[in-house]
Amino acid sequence: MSQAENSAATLFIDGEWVPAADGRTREIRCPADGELVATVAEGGRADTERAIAAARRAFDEGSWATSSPWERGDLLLRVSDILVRDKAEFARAESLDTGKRLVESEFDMDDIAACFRYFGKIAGTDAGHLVDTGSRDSISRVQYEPVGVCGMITPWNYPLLQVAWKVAPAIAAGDTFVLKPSELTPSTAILLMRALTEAGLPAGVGNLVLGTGAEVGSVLSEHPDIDLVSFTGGLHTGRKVSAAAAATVKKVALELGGKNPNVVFADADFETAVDYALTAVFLHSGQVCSAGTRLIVQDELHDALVDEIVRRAELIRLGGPFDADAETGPLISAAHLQKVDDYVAKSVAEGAVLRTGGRRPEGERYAGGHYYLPTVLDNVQQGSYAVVEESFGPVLTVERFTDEDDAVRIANDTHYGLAGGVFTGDPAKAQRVANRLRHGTVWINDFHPYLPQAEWGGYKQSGIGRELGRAGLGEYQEAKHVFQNLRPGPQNWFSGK
Ligand code: TXE
Repeated sequence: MSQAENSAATLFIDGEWVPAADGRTREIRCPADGELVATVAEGGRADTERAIAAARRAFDEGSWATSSPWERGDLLLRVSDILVRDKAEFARAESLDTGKRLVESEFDMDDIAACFRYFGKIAGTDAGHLVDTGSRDSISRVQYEPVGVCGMITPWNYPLLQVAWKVAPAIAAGDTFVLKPSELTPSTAILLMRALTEAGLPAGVGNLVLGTGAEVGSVLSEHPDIDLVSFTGGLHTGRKVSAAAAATVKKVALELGGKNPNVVFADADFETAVDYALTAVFLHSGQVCSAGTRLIVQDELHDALVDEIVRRAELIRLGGPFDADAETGPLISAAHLQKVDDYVAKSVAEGAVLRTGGRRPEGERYAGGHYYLPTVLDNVQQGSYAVVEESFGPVLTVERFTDEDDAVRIANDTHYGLAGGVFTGDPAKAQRVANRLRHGTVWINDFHPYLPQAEWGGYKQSGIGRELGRAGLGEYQEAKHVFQNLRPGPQNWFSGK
């Protein structure tokens, strides 16, 4: 059955578009206004098991795992070209599912095409190496081989980018996979499977099962025929995935978000620090795993910096994907909006000072969407709920420090360790602090840039394994990415007007 014949035939299993075995469907609604975007298949255990069987067969019996890495690389380059060609269609679908501004989805599409191109180019460039045995009568070599069948579970905040970071390296390596995107944002995963087919991915190698974590994700996490489960999402779900995977000692890759510190020293360029503090936390309304949600500011700068951040935060314009003047969008769902609001209420009850926000915006324009005002909570204490828990919303908390040691101690006082920023006019201090932060990526006088060729992953409970880049000494080393902006200045993502 073609997808056109049945709009709910949106599972892709063994090279065929099919509806869910039990015929269930789900409505996808735009978070900006509640409009119906699509009706897709809602898969369950039976669909997932069929998809796993197809991926297993394609790996064990097909020619994929032993195909030439150059061919797989070429396929990825073709996918990249298709993504460039169909950028407008992909970006629109991503914005309708997530509610994010179209321009942000367009940026994401550029990153996604670049990701496929990057892995297309490195496929086959590292065949392993010879090891000197010390004898002419023996040879010894290390070679890289695919892991096998991968279960991939992805979230809703950057739907296709998160998928790309898993699918592209898996194809480069010669793995087969079953992908389960977030049930809230499936549209671009469907488009990607079409692009993979057009680019020549053999049947069974890539499979798509839509549905919930409880029904589909749990099967991918526990099924004995899955060799690696790669998950990006919340810490609590990540723990469940990890526990389910333990029964069959699967390889596990986890990216679980963070409570990312943004350390601002008194000697930082003021305008730059204000501007990046806003972008760090309010980009995509805080629904970013590496969002700079913890502003950690040196005592003497505190009042001026926080006053200016509050002033600018109140100028940020909210709106839907196609509102020309919008600077950021809604939260993903009513449930998530409630979670963010509860987080703020609980933080205030614990003593945080609400400087701005802390509620939904007023007005007809926002009535149908899940909007929440940019929020600043001052005077939060180490160890408090506000500092320990992720809100994943547009909420900045403010802590203060006295000196360099104090800043590092506070910034590292979290069970997460994904990313962090340091703002200072002293380059040596910047490097010292970056070296001491227990976070996987550290930006100096910048926030958010990532590079496909650099490592991405979390220390501590932010994750297991690294995405992008190339792992160093395997499990026994962390690989920190330190990025320094050598010409810092405001980028004015939020116009301040
Ligand atoms: O994510 P979930 P939710 C954080 C953020 C957010 C919190 C919860 O703090 O508030 O997580 O968000 C699938 N077995 N991040 O509930 O549940 C689910 O269907 C297997 C950080 O929306 O982690 C989806 O595909 N899979 C984050 C994926 O897990 C399960 C991005 C992520 O959903 C499952 C998003 C189960 N038992 C949220 N339950 C980041 N690191 O960027 C759910 N899923």
